[in-house]
Amino acid sequence: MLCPFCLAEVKFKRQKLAGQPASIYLCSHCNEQVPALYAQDYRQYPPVVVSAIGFRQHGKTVYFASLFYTLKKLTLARDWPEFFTMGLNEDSLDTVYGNAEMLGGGTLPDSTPKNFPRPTMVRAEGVPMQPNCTMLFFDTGGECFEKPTQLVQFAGFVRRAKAAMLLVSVPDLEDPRAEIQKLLNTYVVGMRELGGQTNDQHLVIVYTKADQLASRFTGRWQDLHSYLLQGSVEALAQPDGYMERMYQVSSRLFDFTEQELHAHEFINTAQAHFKSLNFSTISALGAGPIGARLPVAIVPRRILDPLLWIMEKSFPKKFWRQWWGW
Ligand SMILES: Nc1nc2c(ncn2[C@@H]2O[C@H](COP(=O)(O)OP(=O)(O)OP(=O)(O)O)[C@@H](O)[C@H]2O)c(=O)[nH]1
Ligand SMILES: [Mg+2]
Ligand SMILES: [Zn+2]
Repeated sequence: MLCPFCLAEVKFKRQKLAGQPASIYLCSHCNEQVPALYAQDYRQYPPVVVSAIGFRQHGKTVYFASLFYTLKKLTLARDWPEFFTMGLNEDSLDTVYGNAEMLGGGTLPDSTPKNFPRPTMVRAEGVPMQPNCTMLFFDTGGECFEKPTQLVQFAGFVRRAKAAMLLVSVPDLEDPRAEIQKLLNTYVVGMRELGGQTNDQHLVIVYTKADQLASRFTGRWQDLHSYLLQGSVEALAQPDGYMERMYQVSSRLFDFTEQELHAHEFINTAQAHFKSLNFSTISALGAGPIGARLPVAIVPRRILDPLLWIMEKSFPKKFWRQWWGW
């Protein structure tokens, strides 16, 4: 079983502590206490590592916060029969509810410190097109992705992801072509140093802050703008055909990356080093903040797409049968 803290494949030890009503589960490698819900229900809710990889201030933490906000505040459970999410330990509950409240109250999270993060563990059941699972969200400071040595030291969790998620804010890059390539290059070097193989991973590129990027989705890219505008979470209330649409959008963003960002080298590198390459674009907030505050309530756009990509790529196809009608 995968320890959610050190990410080693281990057997959990059961230990009965004096004065405790039930035995607890400990990782035999790092000795951290693993939530009972995680250990006992491991097979029904297998872990999925969701790792946010990207430069400082490119929107990693706000993206996760916006996801938690959406999962908690919006009425998804009304449209999706059987749907729920739940935090698996106290830290995870604090993060999910704390971040949802922060965004709801109009404030934004601080820049994330550089350290090996603890996961936010969220059980997800009944999400359309997804098997039940435990999502392990990892988020550290963007500095960790600037140099391979930093990545190895602070972001070793990336090795366990079946699909790597790179978050890139194009409007924040002076030279997107060179900088995206550098991020990918750093990642590939770091992964190999960690003993991992990117060729065993899928790659999902997420263009963040789409509300700003949308000024480039004009002319022949207008369809991408329309996709975003229609992309409130309610669009997922009817999941039929949603994945097919995501594939189409991914292919359009591939073209955009080539023809508008001229990032040919990046695309070639990604194709040579990963099992697959897909794109999505999101706006976690829906509009730019003024300083550290949000002027209006957030209107997230297409923020479930990257998660759906991670699921699609993390599980064998048999899980998908029910949605594709095979
Ligand atoms: N316009 C717009 N701005 C956003 C959006 N998401 C994030 N931002 C802005 O980007 C800033 C940085 O976002 P974070 O999520 O904290 O960035 P990060 O990648 O976690 O940064 P580090 O923790 O420093 O690595 C936020 O404070 C917002 O001002 C978005 O969807 N739209
Ligand atoms: Mg952050
Ligand atoms: Zn461990």
